Amino acid sequence: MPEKFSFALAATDGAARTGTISTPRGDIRTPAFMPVGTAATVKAMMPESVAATGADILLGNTYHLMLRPTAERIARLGGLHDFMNWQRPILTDSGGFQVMSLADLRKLTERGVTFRSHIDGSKHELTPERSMEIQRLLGSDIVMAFDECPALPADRDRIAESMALSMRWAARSRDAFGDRPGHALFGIQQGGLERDLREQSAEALRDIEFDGYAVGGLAVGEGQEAMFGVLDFAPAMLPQDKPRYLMGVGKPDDIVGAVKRGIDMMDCVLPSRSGRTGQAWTRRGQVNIKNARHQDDPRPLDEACTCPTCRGYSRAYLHHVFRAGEMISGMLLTWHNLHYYQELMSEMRAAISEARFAAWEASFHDLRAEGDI
Ligand code: PRF
Ligand code: ZN
Repeated sequence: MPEKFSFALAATDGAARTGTISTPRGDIRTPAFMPVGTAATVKAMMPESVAATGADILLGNTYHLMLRPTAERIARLGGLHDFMNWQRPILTDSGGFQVMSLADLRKLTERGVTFRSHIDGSKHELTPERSMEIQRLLGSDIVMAFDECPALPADRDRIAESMALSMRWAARSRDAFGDRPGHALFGIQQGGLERDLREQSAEALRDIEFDGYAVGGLAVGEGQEAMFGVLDFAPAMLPQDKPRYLMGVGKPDDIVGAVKRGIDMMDCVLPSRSGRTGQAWTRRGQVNIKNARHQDDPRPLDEACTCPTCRGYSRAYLHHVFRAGEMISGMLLTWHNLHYYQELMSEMRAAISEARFAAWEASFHDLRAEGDI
């Protein structure tokens, strides 16, 4: 295993890229999809099952883990990898975004943000320095800078001010992170949908110098067309020799569109969360397993899928266990969804390395039907 964190591009096809991020905990094949393990678990999945779906890296959350069971406790127990029994790389988000969407009584200042826990109402503070400390205590391999992400729509002044604050926090994050061989720090571009603000943000981040760069502030209600509009210019503003991570995206067609525009990494709760609410994602579209029309259907979710769910279980069974509220329902659908997402990434990596991404993308769209299949 390498001592250091590095990124090597293997091939490009248009703006799309494929390559490998090397870390002391293993390689990450890009474009990569990171399943979300917010509370030190990918819900309904054993870590070895998550690995079996093809995931090289998981995402964890500063916000949730600082509140419960606390970063200090995880550090005493040997760090997040040992605590949750996942030895491959972990990327942790820095907490600000989750404070804004989940916490109560938030107060934002130049120094950071104070808030009350959504779990027990206890009072906490997150600053760039504290976020770096928490992510170090967790033992995160890829640490995210502490930023603020305004909800869209927001007026231009609000977005500009927030972006400038995030860039000052990015510099403080860099200073507080220090020099930690084998661990990476990623900066986060903000600036809403405005091209000039995105450029100012990218310039500030490039000056600070990070090991990778995230596009933040998207998938916050602007819609796919607007998001793709920003992705038509934002990735090119970031260094071409460093990984580019689109935060919190998305549906399969969002992911394909992002990869096409030069994104290397993504994360989303969608495959795991929708698995627990009876929603499956397949090559041919979405399956709502709650629907009564599945109750006598002996076919798997997807005839062509090689996951354990599709190999062993009918739609009729999946419908039954969902309706009966059995725990295996969430387990089977989550496994299938994560497997499908990883298949998608693997197909895109192959298509990019063989310079046939456009043809692959056309067949991806051709196969898909609207609505429940
Ligand atoms: N910043 C951080 N985490 C995030 C986002 C962001 O802008 C988003 C936006 N989609 C998701 N998660 N730190
Ligand atoms: Zn399957």
